[in-house]
Amino acid sequence: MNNKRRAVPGVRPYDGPAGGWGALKATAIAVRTQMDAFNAPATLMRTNQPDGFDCPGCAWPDKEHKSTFQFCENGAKAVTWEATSKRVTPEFLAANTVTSLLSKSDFELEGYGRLTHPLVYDRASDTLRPLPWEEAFRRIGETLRDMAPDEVEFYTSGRASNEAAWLFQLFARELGTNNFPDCSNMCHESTSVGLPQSIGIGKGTVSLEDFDDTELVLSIGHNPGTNHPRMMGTLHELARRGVPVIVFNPLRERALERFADPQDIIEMATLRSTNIASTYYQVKAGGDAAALKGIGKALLAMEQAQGKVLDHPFIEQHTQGFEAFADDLRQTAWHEIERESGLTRQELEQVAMLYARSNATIITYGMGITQHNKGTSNVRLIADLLLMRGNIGKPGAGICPLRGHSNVQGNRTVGITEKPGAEFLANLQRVFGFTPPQRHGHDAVKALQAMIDGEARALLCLGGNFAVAMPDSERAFPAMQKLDLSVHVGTKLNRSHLLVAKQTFLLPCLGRTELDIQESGRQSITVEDSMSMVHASSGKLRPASTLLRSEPAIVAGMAQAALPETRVDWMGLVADYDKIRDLIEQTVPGFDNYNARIRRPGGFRMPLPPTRRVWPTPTGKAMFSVFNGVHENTQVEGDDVLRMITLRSHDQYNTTIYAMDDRYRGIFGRRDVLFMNEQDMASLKLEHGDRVDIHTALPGSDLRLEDITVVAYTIARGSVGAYYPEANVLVPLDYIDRESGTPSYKSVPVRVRLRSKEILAKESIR
Ligand SMILES: Nc1nc2c(c(=O)[nH]1)N[C@H]1C(S)=C(S)[C@@H](COP(=O)(O)OP(=O)(O)OC[C@H]3O[C@@H](n4cnc5c(=O)[nH]c(N)nc54)[C@H](O)[C@@H]3O)O[C@H]1N2
Ligand SMILES: Nc1nc2c(c(=O)[nH]1)N[C@H]1C(S)=C(S)[C@@H](COP(=O)(O)OP(=O)(O)OC[C@H]3O[C@@H](n4cnc5c(=O)[nH]c(N)nc54)[C@H](O)[C@@H]3O)O[C@H]1N2
Ligand SMILES: [Mo]
Repeated sequence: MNNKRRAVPGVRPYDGPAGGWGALKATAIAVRTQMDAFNAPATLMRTNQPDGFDCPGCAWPDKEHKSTFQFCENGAKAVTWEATSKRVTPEFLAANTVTSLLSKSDFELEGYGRLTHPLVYDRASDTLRPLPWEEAFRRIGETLRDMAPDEVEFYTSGRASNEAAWLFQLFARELGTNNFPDCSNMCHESTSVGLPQSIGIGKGTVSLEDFDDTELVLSIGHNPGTNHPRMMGTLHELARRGVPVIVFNPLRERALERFADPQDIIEMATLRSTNIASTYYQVKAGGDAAALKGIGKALLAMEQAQGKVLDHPFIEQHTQGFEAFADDLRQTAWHEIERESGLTRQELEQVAMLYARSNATIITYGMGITQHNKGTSNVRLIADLLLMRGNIGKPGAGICPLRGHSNVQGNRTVGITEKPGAEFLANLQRVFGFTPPQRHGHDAVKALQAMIDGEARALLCLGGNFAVAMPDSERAFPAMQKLDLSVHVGTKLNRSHLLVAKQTFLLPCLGRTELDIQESGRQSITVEDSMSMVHASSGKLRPASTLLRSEPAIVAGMAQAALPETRVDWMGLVADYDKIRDLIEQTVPGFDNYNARIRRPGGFRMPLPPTRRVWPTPTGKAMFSVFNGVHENTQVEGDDVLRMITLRSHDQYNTTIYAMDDRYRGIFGRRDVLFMNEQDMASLKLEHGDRVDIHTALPGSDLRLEDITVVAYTIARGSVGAYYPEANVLVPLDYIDRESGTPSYKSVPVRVRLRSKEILAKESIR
């Protein structure tokens, strides 16, 4: 970095490794600011233990869920954030109008602490007021009964348990709609749509054990040091064993460069760290498809020159479409690949060489792949590259999407989908005797569009922060306020709660860490991790308030009130969650002996036929695809057009901002920054620390974000980075992957302009 650069407040390059003592210190701070220190150690020790609760932080699995305590800074933040001793009391809400609360930052809103009472919005006083649970249910039920079922949107955020999510879908379907916007629609929908076409199932194929046998990992478009911290233990082990980890990421993420494992006593004592990436390729944002095609093309050339590169028996026996795929690669020109990926032919040939040498390869990927206009095609290209060498369905190999929320995958498994299969609907009909709706419903983007158009009248949210997580805040926020009814099941106050509709209810629920007692005794819930392992989770902490109810109880309460002629014994199910699981077993394939199997330590794995080389596609084969051209996104002409990535900081969980720092990227106490490549800055005559406005550069768009500070950063040329959710104002609602509906949060064409005041100031200095 340039030493002569001017000092910018809150920007200090971070030179250390990720992890290490800094991570322990950050954990201690999280505990101190959120929890009674008395409770904290015991609570953290229970995370991901056989008899404890599942970490609400991420969906990375644990070795059989019976390992000794795995330290994880961001897991600790997620746990302490929920187990905080701070409370949002009725007195606080009486003293602060909703309008005044809306002027607070997302960080401040959640920082007030846990919700304690069911609340209703009172327009006369502009405040949220407590009301009895039964009255809340009655009023919600009455309002819903006055609406057409398809005017209601059922939103799920992926932290909900299998039990709560399954009840939620049952409620919606008995009411008569398949409107299931969910957080997965903003996240891995490209995976859920792409992988079934390729391998017959929308889930990853690797297990944690596969990492023990792998010879090569390609890590594309994810930032595990922050978002899947427990994966760092696995990557650290791989690096120590000398397994190459090749990273593709426009930004140099510190944890992928160097990591000191807080579990490693020697590393901690000697202040040493381990290099994680064997090679770090700073691909351009949206350049992965080109890079993947380049690697595939190089493999084909090697096959022609020397043979034994492709797995011919596998391709013959298990796949279809190879010829069209290979023809397209041959026809894609190297200069296009190089220009679009920002990587050289030699670099991609080098990757192909290592890939050809490895007997077992895993490709891991995250939002850097899924959140583009052609996210689904991107996912399929990853599968293609693996299929070329038979890397699916053998030990040490496979595809590994890094899921988001800790149970987002489970939610999908148990029926949270706007396009349910005929078999599932038939099962519901057989078991309950009502006719579920067959019409497809709304995903997240369609739901918001229906709200904007006035076609949707109610939004019921099982967790999450819908309006803030979605694109185009300037249209999303008012759309919430146009609704007749919004209901939020949540733990902490957020902006979506406060964008009140004609009627708004906030229903406070138990978190993962808390004891859930029902009529039959202490309950467990179940979740499915990124590797399709299903296991039980049960909290032990005293609930944040005696009035809290569990998510299943709240969903059942609403359902019973909204469905006077219901065929479901809602209260009987809430009394004993085993009964909910029995019904899941009867309606969703793969849950045989559900209750027995979750009582075994480690739980069980959902069926993954591709791991046995069985491909549940229409042809019964794994399918190669063709990615047309090299562009993942709409191309906007102009030398000054940059591609904006929206990112998570180290101190945030989606829209939840734990603190204002992003330690590894050297940002402290602020989030109003734009990471830029120094050469791009020079060509746009911008300096480190300049204040700029960002304009969306898509034709017809006038979206902008004002007063952001430029920070010189090691990021690929032509790519810039800004924080999510602040930068969501710049993402148009229809800028999506058409196949999956996933917003393209990682590739918004933007122009960056110096603020006029700054221009004046500079001129006066001259
Ligand atoms: N602590 C914490 N944990 C979390 C979350 C959190 O917010 N905080 N969120 C959870 C959720 S819901 C999810 S979905 C996951 C998200 O986990 P990630 O997938 O890691 O999500 P992002 O932070 O959005 O980071 C994407 C990474 O991709 C890179 N990238 C951006 N664009 C491109 C591109 O075009 N190509 C390539 N190759 N790379 C690119 C960015 O530089 C960044 O390093 O994490 C989950 N876990
Ligand atoms: N620009 C941009 N936008 C993005 C992304 C991006 O990368 N860039 N990422 C997208 C992705 S991957 C995702 S998954 C979405 C996330 O979208 P959401 O899942 O909707 O958002 P979260 O911020 O995870 O939700 C936080 C809220 O959940 C509630 N909550 C927390 N714990 C619990 C609980 O145990 N039960 C209940 N009922 N509620 C609880 C709290 O009230 C909290 O305020 O955002 C998407 N938006
Ligand atoms: Mo996500």
